[in-house]
Amino acid sequence: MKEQLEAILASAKKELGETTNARDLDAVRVKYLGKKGELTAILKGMKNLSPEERPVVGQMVNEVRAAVEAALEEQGEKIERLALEEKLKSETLDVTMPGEEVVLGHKHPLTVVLDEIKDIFIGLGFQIAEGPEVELDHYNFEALNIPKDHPARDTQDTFYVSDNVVLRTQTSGMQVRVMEKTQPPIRIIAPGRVFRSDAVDATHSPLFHQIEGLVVDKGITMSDLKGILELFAKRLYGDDTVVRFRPHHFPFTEPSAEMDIQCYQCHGEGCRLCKGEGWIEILGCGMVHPKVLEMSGIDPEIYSGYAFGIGLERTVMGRFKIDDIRLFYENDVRFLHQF
Ligand code: 2U9
Repeated sequence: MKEQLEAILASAKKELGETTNARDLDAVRVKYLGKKGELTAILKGMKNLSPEERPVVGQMVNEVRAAVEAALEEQGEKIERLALEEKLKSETLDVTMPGEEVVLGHKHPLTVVLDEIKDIFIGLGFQIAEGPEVELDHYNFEALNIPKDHPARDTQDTFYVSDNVVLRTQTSGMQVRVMEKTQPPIRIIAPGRVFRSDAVDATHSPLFHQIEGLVVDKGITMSDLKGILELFAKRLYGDDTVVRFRPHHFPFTEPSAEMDIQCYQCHGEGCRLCKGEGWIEILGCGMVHPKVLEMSGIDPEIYSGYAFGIGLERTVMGRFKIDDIRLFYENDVRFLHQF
Protein backbone atom coordinates (compact mmCIF):
# COMPACT_ATOMS: atom_id res chain seq x y z
CA MET A 1 0.00 0.00 0.00
CA LYS A 2 2.83 2.33 0.94
CA GLU A 3 4.56 1.75 -2.42
CA GLN A 4 1.27 2.31 -4.23
CA LEU A 5 0.76 5.68 -2.45
CA GLU A 6 4.36 6.72 -3.12
CA ALA A 7 3.88 5.87 -6.81
CA ILE A 8 0.70 7.99 -6.88
CA LEU A 9 2.50 10.97 -5.31
CA ALA A 10 5.43 10.59 -7.72
CA SER A 11 3.26 10.46 -10.82
CA ALA A 12 1.09 13.35 -9.55
CA LYS A 13 4.21 15.48 -9.06
CA LYS A 14 5.55 14.50 -12.48
CA GLU A 15 2.28 15.36 -14.24
CA LEU A 16 1.97 18.63 -12.34
CA GLY A 17 5.49 19.60 -13.34
CA GLU A 18 4.46 19.25 -17.00
CA THR A 19 1.41 21.56 -16.75
CA THR A 20 1.69 25.00 -18.26
CA ASN A 21 -1.82 26.41 -17.78
CA ALA A 22 -4.75 26.45 -15.32
CA ARG A 23 -6.85 24.05 -17.38
CA ASP A 24 -4.21 21.26 -17.37
CA LEU A 25 -3.55 21.92 -13.69
CA ASP A 26 -7.23 21.40 -12.91
CA ALA A 27 -7.26 18.15 -14.90
CA VAL A 28 -4.46 16.79 -12.67
CA ARG A 29 -6.37 17.90 -9.55
CA VAL A 30 -9.45 15.98 -10.69
CA LYS A 31 -7.39 12.91 -11.64
CA TYR A 32 -5.82 12.55 -8.16
CA LEU A 33 -8.11 14.34 -5.69
CA GLY A 34 -11.50 14.31 -7.45
CA LYS A 35 -14.48 12.14 -6.47
CA LYS A 36 -13.38 9.49 -8.91
CA GLY A 37 -9.71 10.24 -8.29
CA GLU A 38 -6.98 7.76 -7.43
CA LEU A 39 -6.62 8.78 -3.75
CA THR A 40 -10.39 8.74 -3.22
CA ALA A 41 -10.46 5.22 -4.64
CA ILE A 42 -7.94 4.11 -2.01
CA LEU A 43 -9.96 5.74 0.79
CA LYS A 44 -13.06 3.92 -0.46
CA GLY A 45 -11.13 0.59 -0.38
CA MET A 46 -10.16 1.05 3.29
CA LYS A 47 -13.29 -0.76 4.48
CA ASN A 48 -11.62 -4.00 3.38
CA LEU A 49 -8.62 -3.39 5.68
CA SER A 50 -8.21 -4.72 9.16
CA PRO A 51 -8.98 -2.31 12.09
CA GLU A 52 -5.25 -2.08 12.87
CA GLU A 53 -4.26 -1.22 9.30
CA ARG A 54 -6.96 1.41 8.76
CA PRO A 55 -5.50 4.33 10.83
CA VAL A 56 -2.02 3.70 9.42
CA VAL A 57 -3.20 3.70 5.84
CA GLY A 58 -5.60 6.62 6.56
CA GLN A 59 -2.71 8.74 7.81
CA MET A 60 -0.58 7.81 4.81
CA VAL A 61 -3.39 8.75 2.41
CA ASN A 62 -3.83 12.10 4.22
CA GLU A 63 -0.11 12.82 3.98
CA VAL A 64 -0.06 12.04 0.27
CA ARG A 65 -3.19 14.16 -0.24
CA ALA A 66 -1.57 17.08 1.60
CA ALA A 67 1.58 16.65 -0.50
CA VAL A 68 -0.40 16.64 -3.77
CA GLU A 69 -2.34 19.76 -2.64
CA ALA A 70 0.90 21.57 -1.79
CA ALA A 71 2.38 20.60 -5.17
CA LEU A 72 -0.81 21.82 -6.88
CA GLU A 73 -0.60 25.18 -5.14
CA GLU A 74 3.08 25.58 -5.90
CA GLN A 75 2.58 24.73 -9.59
CA GLY A 76 -0.47 27.08 -9.73
CA GLU A 77 1.64 29.97 -8.49
CA LYS A 78 4.40 29.09 -10.94
CA ILE A 79 1.95 29.10 -13.87
CA GLU A 80 0.54 32.51 -12.80
CA ARG A 81 4.03 33.94 -12.45
CA LEU A 82 5.08 32.68 -15.88
CA ALA A 83 1.88 34.06 -17.48
CA LEU A 84 2.53 37.46 -15.90
CA GLU A 85 6.14 37.47 -17.08
CA GLU A 86 5.00 36.55 -20.60
CA LYS A 87 2.37 39.33 -20.58
CA LEU A 88 4.86 41.93 -19.37
CA LYS A 89 7.34 40.83 -22.01
CA SER A 90 4.80 41.04 -24.85
CA GLU A 91 3.40 44.39 -23.72
CA THR A 92 6.71 46.10 -23.28
CA LEU A 93 6.65 49.62 -24.75
CA ASP A 94 9.85 50.67 -26.40
CA VAL A 95 9.75 54.44 -26.12
CA THR A 96 12.87 54.75 -28.27
CA MET A 97 11.14 53.23 -31.34
CA PRO A 98 10.43 55.78 -34.12
CA GLY A 99 6.71 56.79 -34.30
CA GLU A 100 4.42 55.79 -37.16
CA GLU A 101 4.35 58.40 -39.89
CA VAL A 102 0.99 60.19 -40.13
CA VAL A 103 0.07 60.60 -43.78
CA LEU A 104 -1.43 64.05 -44.19
CA GLY A 105 -4.04 64.79 -46.82
CA HIS A 106 -4.00 67.89 -48.98
CA LYS A 107 -6.59 70.48 -49.95
CA HIS A 108 -7.93 69.73 -53.42
CA PRO A 109 -6.77 72.37 -55.96
CA LEU A 110 -10.45 73.13 -56.73
CA THR A 111 -10.99 73.86 -53.03
CA VAL A 112 -7.80 75.97 -52.84
CA VAL A 113 -8.97 78.30 -55.62
CA LEU A 114 -12.66 78.22 -54.62
CA ASP A 115 -11.66 79.37 -51.11
CA GLU A 116 -9.65 82.24 -52.64
CA ILE A 117 -12.56 83.28 -54.86
CA LYS A 118 -15.00 83.12 -51.93
CA ASP A 119 -12.63 85.29 -49.85
CA ILE A 120 -12.40 87.89 -52.61
CA PHE A 121 -16.20 88.21 -52.96
CA ILE A 122 -16.85 88.09 -49.21
CA GLY A 123 -14.36 90.99 -48.97
CA LEU A 124 -16.50 92.86 -51.51
CA GLY A 125 -19.66 92.43 -49.40
CA PHE A 126 -21.13 89.35 -51.10
CA GLN A 127 -22.85 86.54 -49.20
CA ILE A 128 -22.61 82.85 -50.09
CA ALA A 129 -25.81 81.06 -51.16
CA GLU A 130 -25.79 77.28 -51.53
CA GLY A 131 -28.66 75.13 -52.72
CA PRO A 132 -29.80 71.79 -54.14
CA GLU A 133 -27.94 69.95 -56.91
CA VAL A 134 -31.17 68.20 -57.89
CA GLU A 135 -33.30 71.09 -59.11
CA LEU A 136 -36.77 71.77 -60.49
CA ASP A 137 -36.85 72.44 -64.23
CA HIS A 138 -38.53 75.73 -63.30
CA TYR A 139 -35.51 77.06 -61.32
CA ASN A 140 -32.85 75.64 -63.65
CA PHE A 141 -34.42 76.74 -66.95
CA GLU A 142 -37.86 78.43 -67.02
CA ALA A 143 -37.13 81.17 -64.47
CA LEU A 144 -33.90 81.97 -66.33
CA ASN A 145 -35.70 82.71 -69.57
CA ILE A 146 -34.97 79.28 -71.04
CA PRO A 147 -38.41 77.86 -71.90
CA LYS A 148 -38.90 74.25 -73.09
CA ASP A 149 -38.31 75.00 -76.80
CA HIS A 150 -35.24 77.27 -76.30
CA PRO A 151 -32.05 76.22 -78.17
CA ALA A 152 -30.03 76.72 -74.93
CA ARG A 153 -31.74 73.52 -73.73
CA ASP A 154 -29.55 71.65 -76.24
CA THR A 155 -26.24 73.24 -75.21
CA GLN A 156 -27.14 72.71 -71.56
CA ASP A 157 -28.52 69.19 -71.92
CA THR A 158 -28.57 67.48 -68.55
CA PHE A 159 -29.71 64.38 -66.67
CA TYR A 160 -33.46 64.21 -66.06
CA VAL A 161 -34.74 62.69 -62.83
CA SER A 162 -38.28 63.20 -64.14
CA ASP A 163 -39.97 65.60 -66.60
CA ASN A 164 -39.74 68.41 -64.07
CA VAL A 165 -36.67 67.50 -62.03
CA VAL A 166 -33.10 67.76 -63.36
CA LEU A 167 -29.49 67.67 -62.15
CA ARG A 168 -28.77 71.42 -62.27
CA THR A 169 -26.73 72.70 -65.22
CA GLN A 170 -25.91 75.98 -63.46
CA THR A 171 -26.21 77.30 -59.91
CA SER A 172 -28.51 80.13 -61.10
CA GLY A 173 -31.57 78.35 -59.68
CA MET A 174 -30.24 79.13 -56.21
CA GLN A 175 -30.06 82.83 -57.08
CA VAL A 176 -33.67 82.76 -58.34
CA ARG A 177 -34.69 81.25 -55.00
CA VAL A 178 -32.94 84.12 -53.17
CA MET A 179 -34.64 86.72 -55.42
CA GLU A 180 -38.06 85.15 -54.74
CA LYS A 181 -37.55 85.37 -50.99
CA THR A 182 -35.58 88.61 -50.63
CA GLN A 183 -36.12 92.11 -51.91
CA PRO A 184 -32.95 93.98 -53.05
CA PRO A 185 -30.27 94.87 -52.25
CA ILE A 186 -29.01 91.38 -53.12
CA ARG A 187 -25.29 90.60 -53.41
CA ILE A 188 -24.57 86.85 -53.50
CA ILE A 189 -22.28 84.25 -55.00
CA ALA A 190 -23.55 80.70 -55.54
CA PRO A 191 -20.70 78.17 -55.77
CA GLY A 192 -21.37 74.49 -56.41
CA ARG A 193 -21.40 71.34 -58.46
CA VAL A 194 -23.26 71.35 -61.77
CA PHE A 195 -23.97 68.70 -64.41
CA ARG A 196 -24.13 68.55 -68.19
CA SER A 197 -24.75 65.62 -70.51
CA ASP A 198 -21.26 65.92 -72.01
CA ALA A 199 -18.87 63.19 -73.20
CA VAL A 200 -15.70 63.00 -71.09
CA ASP A 201 -12.45 64.25 -72.66
CA ALA A 202 -9.45 66.33 -71.53
CA THR A 203 -11.54 69.50 -71.25
CA HIS A 204 -15.10 68.20 -70.69
CA SER A 205 -16.71 66.46 -67.76
CA PRO A 206 -20.40 65.72 -67.08
CA LEU A 207 -19.75 67.12 -63.60
CA PHE A 208 -17.96 70.38 -62.90
CA HIS A 209 -18.09 73.40 -60.60
CA GLN A 210 -19.29 76.96 -61.05
CA ILE A 211 -19.29 80.13 -59.09
CA GLU A 212 -22.12 82.38 -60.15
CA GLY A 213 -22.67 85.88 -58.83
CA LEU A 214 -25.72 88.14 -58.67
CA VAL A 215 -26.11 91.78 -57.64
CA VAL A 216 -29.51 93.46 -57.70
CA ASP A 217 -30.21 96.95 -56.40
CA LYS A 218 -31.46 100.37 -57.51
CA GLY A 219 -29.27 102.00 -60.14
CA ILE A 220 -26.94 99.05 -60.88
CA THR A 221 -25.27 99.50 -64.27
CA MET A 222 -22.81 97.77 -66.59
CA SER A 223 -20.01 99.89 -65.11
CA ASP A 224 -20.63 98.32 -61.67
CA LEU A 225 -20.29 94.93 -63.34
CA LYS A 226 -17.05 95.92 -65.11
CA GLY A 227 -15.56 97.51 -62.02
CA ILE A 228 -16.22 94.56 -59.70
CA LEU A 229 -15.13 91.92 -62.21
CA GLU A 230 -11.91 93.77 -63.08
CA LEU A 231 -11.15 94.09 -59.36
CA PHE A 232 -11.85 90.35 -58.96
CA ALA A 233 -9.44 89.49 -61.81
CA LYS A 234 -6.70 91.68 -60.29
CA ARG A 235 -7.15 90.05 -56.87
CA LEU A 236 -7.06 86.51 -58.31
CA TYR A 237 -4.36 86.91 -60.99
CA GLY A 238 -2.35 89.89 -59.70
CA ASP A 239 -2.61 93.71 -59.74
CA ASP A 240 -1.06 94.04 -63.20
CA THR A 241 -3.83 91.96 -64.82
CA VAL A 242 -5.40 93.52 -67.92
CA VAL A 243 -9.02 92.61 -68.79
CA ARG A 244 -11.31 93.06 -71.78
CA PHE A 245 -15.02 92.49 -72.31
CA ARG A 246 -16.40 90.93 -75.53
CA PRO A 247 -20.09 90.99 -76.46
CA HIS A 248 -21.82 87.61 -76.10
CA HIS A 249 -25.30 86.15 -75.70
CA PHE A 250 -26.97 84.44 -72.74
CA PRO A 251 -30.75 84.01 -72.45
CA PHE A 252 -30.72 85.30 -68.84
CA THR A 253 -28.67 88.48 -69.32
CA GLU A 254 -29.02 91.44 -71.70
CA PRO A 255 -26.60 92.80 -72.69
CA SER A 256 -24.19 89.90 -72.16
CA ALA A 257 -20.42 89.67 -72.37
CA GLU A 258 -17.43 87.46 -71.76
CA MET A 259 -14.43 88.73 -69.84
CA ASP A 260 -10.89 87.79 -70.89
CA ILE A 261 -7.63 88.49 -69.12
CA GLN A 262 -4.51 89.27 -71.09
CA CYS A 263 -2.37 86.13 -71.13
CA TYR A 264 -0.21 86.20 -67.99
CA GLN A 265 2.48 84.13 -69.71
CA CYS A 266 3.06 86.09 -72.97
CA HIS A 267 1.41 89.42 -72.00
CA GLY A 268 -0.68 89.49 -75.17
CA GLU A 269 1.97 88.29 -77.65
CA GLY A 270 0.33 84.90 -78.21
CA CYS A 271 1.71 81.63 -76.83
CA ARG A 272 0.78 77.99 -76.27
CA LEU A 273 -1.12 78.75 -73.05
CA CYS A 274 -3.48 81.26 -74.73
CA LYS A 275 -3.44 79.28 -78.01
CA GLY A 276 -1.92 82.24 -79.83
CA GLU A 277 -4.81 84.54 -78.85
CA GLY A 278 -2.98 86.73 -76.33
CA TRP A 279 -6.18 86.56 -74.20
CA ILE A 280 -7.70 83.92 -71.91
CA GLU A 281 -11.45 83.71 -71.34
CA ILE A 282 -12.27 83.86 -67.62
CA LEU A 283 -16.01 84.26 -67.20
CA GLY A 284 -19.39 85.13 -68.70
CA CYS A 285 -21.50 88.01 -67.44
CA GLY A 286 -24.25 90.50 -68.21
CA MET A 287 -27.07 92.66 -66.93
CA VAL A 288 -29.86 90.43 -65.55
CA HIS A 289 -32.66 90.22 -68.16
CA PRO A 290 -35.70 92.27 -67.03
CA LYS A 291 -37.91 89.21 -67.66
CA VAL A 292 -35.77 87.18 -65.22
CA LEU A 293 -36.14 89.86 -62.52
CA GLU A 294 -39.88 90.09 -63.13
CA MET A 295 -40.45 86.30 -63.01
CA SER A 296 -38.82 86.24 -59.56
CA GLY A 297 -40.99 89.05 -58.20
CA ILE A 298 -38.54 91.95 -58.56
CA ASP A 299 -39.80 95.05 -60.41
CA PRO A 300 -37.39 95.77 -63.31
CA GLU A 301 -38.71 99.35 -63.46
CA ILE A 302 -37.24 99.97 -60.00
CA TYR A 303 -34.31 97.57 -59.81
CA SER A 304 -31.55 96.39 -62.10
CA GLY A 305 -28.75 93.89 -61.62
CA TYR A 306 -25.76 92.11 -63.04
CA ALA A 307 -24.74 88.47 -62.97
CA PHE A 308 -21.69 86.45 -63.84
CA GLY A 309 -20.58 82.84 -64.07
CA ILE A 310 -17.11 81.40 -63.56
CA GLY A 311 -16.14 77.84 -64.48
CA LEU A 312 -13.98 76.69 -61.56
CA GLU A 313 -12.17 73.79 -63.31
CA ARG A 314 -11.17 75.99 -66.26
CA THR A 315 -9.88 78.70 -63.91
CA VAL A 316 -7.82 76.19 -61.89
CA MET A 317 -6.49 74.45 -65.03
CA GLY A 318 -5.20 77.79 -66.34
CA ARG A 319 -3.78 78.81 -63.01
CA PHE A 320 -1.88 75.57 -62.29
CA LYS A 321 -1.23 74.55 -65.93
CA ILE A 322 -3.28 71.35 -65.58
CA ASP A 323 -3.95 69.90 -69.03
CA ASP A 324 -6.57 67.24 -68.28
CA ILE A 325 -9.82 67.90 -66.36
CA ARG A 326 -10.08 64.19 -65.42
CA LEU A 327 -7.13 64.57 -63.03
CA PHE A 328 -9.42 66.55 -60.67
CA TYR A 329 -11.69 63.60 -60.03
CA GLU A 330 -9.18 60.73 -59.71
CA ASN A 331 -8.19 61.60 -56.13
CA ASP A 332 -4.58 60.60 -56.70
CA VAL A 333 -2.65 62.17 -53.80
CA ARG A 334 0.45 62.46 -56.00
CA PHE A 335 -1.58 64.91 -58.13
CA LEU A 336 -3.14 66.71 -55.16
CA HIS A 337 0.20 67.27 -53.39
CA GLN A 338 1.50 69.34 -56.31
CA PHE A 339 -0.66 72.35 -55.48
C1 2U9 B 1 -29.61 84.83 -62.40
C2 2U9 B 1 -29.55 85.54 -63.56
C3 2U9 B 1 -28.46 85.44 -64.37
C4 2U9 B 1 -25.22 83.84 -64.50
C5 2U9 B 1 -24.28 83.90 -65.66
C6 2U9 B 1 -22.76 83.21 -67.14
C7 2U9 B 1 -23.06 84.46 -67.60
C8 2U9 B 1 -21.79 82.30 -67.73
C9 2U9 B 1 -20.72 80.17 -67.64
C10 2U9 B 1 -19.42 80.30 -66.97
C11 2U9 B 1 -18.63 79.11 -67.25
C12 2U9 B 1 -21.18 78.80 -67.39
O1 2U9 B 1 -19.70 77.18 -66.06
S1 2U9 B 1 -19.75 77.83 -67.28
O2 2U9 B 1 -19.63 77.11 -68.48
N1 2U9 B 1 -21.66 81.13 -67.14
O3 2U9 B 1 -21.17 82.61 -68.71
N2 2U9 B 1 -23.48 82.89 -66.01
S2 2U9 B 1 -24.18 85.19 -66.64
O4 2U9 B 1 -26.33 84.57 -64.82
C13 2U9 B 1 -27.39 84.63 -63.99
C14 2U9 B 1 -27.46 83.94 -62.82
C15 2U9 B 1 -28.58 84.05 -62.03
C16 2U9 B 1 -30.83 84.91 -61.55
